[in-house]
Amino acid sequence: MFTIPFNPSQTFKSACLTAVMTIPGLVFSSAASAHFQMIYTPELLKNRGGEIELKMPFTHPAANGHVMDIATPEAFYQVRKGKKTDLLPQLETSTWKSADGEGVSYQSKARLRGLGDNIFILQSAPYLEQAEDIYIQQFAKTIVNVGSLPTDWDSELGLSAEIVPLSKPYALYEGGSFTGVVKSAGKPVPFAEIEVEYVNYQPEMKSNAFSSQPTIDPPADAFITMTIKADANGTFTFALPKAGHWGFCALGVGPKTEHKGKELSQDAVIWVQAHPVTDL
Ligand SMILES: [Cu+2]
Repeated sequence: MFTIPFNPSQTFKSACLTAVMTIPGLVFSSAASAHFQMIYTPELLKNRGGEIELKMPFTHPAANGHVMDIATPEAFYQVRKGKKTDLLPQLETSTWKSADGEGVSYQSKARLRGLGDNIFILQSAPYLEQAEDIYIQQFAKTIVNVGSLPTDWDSELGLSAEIVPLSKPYALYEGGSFTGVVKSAGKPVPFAEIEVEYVNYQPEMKSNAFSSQPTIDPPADAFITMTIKADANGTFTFALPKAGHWGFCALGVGPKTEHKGKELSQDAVIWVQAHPVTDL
């Protein structure tokens, strides 16, 4: 009898499908997880400081996918010149729209004072992914630089789950590469599984929505959520083929593996921006 090899751990995820392969009698997701906590602002490298706006939906950015209704983050703060500023009190609850519908999102204004790096960290509240029956908690990091002066970008913050950049996430060329180390409470995670997504639908700051038109045409489902592995030292490199924002999510790397009697995946997320190479 003809049988199709099927991995039983690849469970059906109805709520969060990014791509579905159909074989007669069998439907399963080709995406492992593909959830990304965003901390988005259009420009990660600014000429001068001032106020910026951050949009923070928990979504599937490469697919204009589901926006998950997630509870208030456990922590949200800014690190500048080693000093931490709590931004949780000024966090606003809003919504975010995608092709899949609308969900709860968070947003905040933040002030960039003087030159240097500003690291923004959002530690999400565990989210119950019903289709997988697991909790997901993400430690997301976005670094916004002012004036090209490097200060804090390579700092390790000792998060439960963290991607420590070895390349400046805001000073990358289209076609260049990004390198980072996946860490679990300060320790490298050998062969960590990392999902990579391109923000293919431009976030619209005024309407709190993804644009309806994609920027690129992924040649196959495998390019929507790309999966790579870190090496034996927890380090990974990814070449960025297109200008724009890219997210990296190391799955289940944090030390806590259980929440309210269910499996917990503590993921590390980092956002980077590739800039176009322009001729004179
Ligand atoms: Cu989802």
